[in-house]
Amino acid sequence: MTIKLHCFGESGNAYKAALTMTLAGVEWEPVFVDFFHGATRTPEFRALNVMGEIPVMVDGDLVITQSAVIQDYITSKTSKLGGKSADQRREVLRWMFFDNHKVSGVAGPLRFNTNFLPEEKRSTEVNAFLLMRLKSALKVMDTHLEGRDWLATEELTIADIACCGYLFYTEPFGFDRKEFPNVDAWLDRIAATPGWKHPYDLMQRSLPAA
Ligand SMILES: N[C@@H](CCC(=O)N[C@@H](CS)C(=O)NCC(=O)O)C(=O)O
Repeated sequence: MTIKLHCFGESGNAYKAALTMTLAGVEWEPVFVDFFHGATRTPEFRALNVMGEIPVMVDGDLVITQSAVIQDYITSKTSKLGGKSADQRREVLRWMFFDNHKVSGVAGPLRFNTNFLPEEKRSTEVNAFLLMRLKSALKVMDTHLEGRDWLATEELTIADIACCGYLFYTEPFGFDRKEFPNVDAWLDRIAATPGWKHPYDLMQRSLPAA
């Protein structure tokens, strides 16, 4: 049965799930959610996900939310992209938690505030704080990637896919790949993986391209 992913193109969190399924070779299809026009605020959507968040994955009767849990589900289903031993799996989880808290958990709101929030609601101070936090997390990744190809194991895993969730978007939010050469090279490696696609080639946008 084809897995359905409730998603929209601007969502780096949805991208993590979409790219994981794509690279694991799972049959899936997007269900477009018009996020910027209130589609996640409806009672119907809240019944699907009480957290009111994208992404939501539906596999038959099974509904899973939280991108990391969806990614984990796909590795269990396919035995791909999740690490080969218990030690590797813990290392994968370590970087996924780091991503959710310090990388995507900051890059997502920063990118939203910088590009999609109405201008009168934007706060220079808040965005400066978020950018400082993001750069410090990227510096951690850059240091860790010195002499390594991938974050958690000797192969691409869902940890890499989580941490890159927001880093292929070109809308400006203060992230400059050239400031982090090891991250830059790692993003090139991810993009060179057979089957890789940019978020906007996997999922429909909720807003027109600027
Ligand atoms: N930790 C969650 C974050 C999901 C998330 O924040 N999704 C955004 C779209 S990218 C959203 O739906 N936000 C709505 C809200 O925060 O109310 C995940 O990884 O799935």
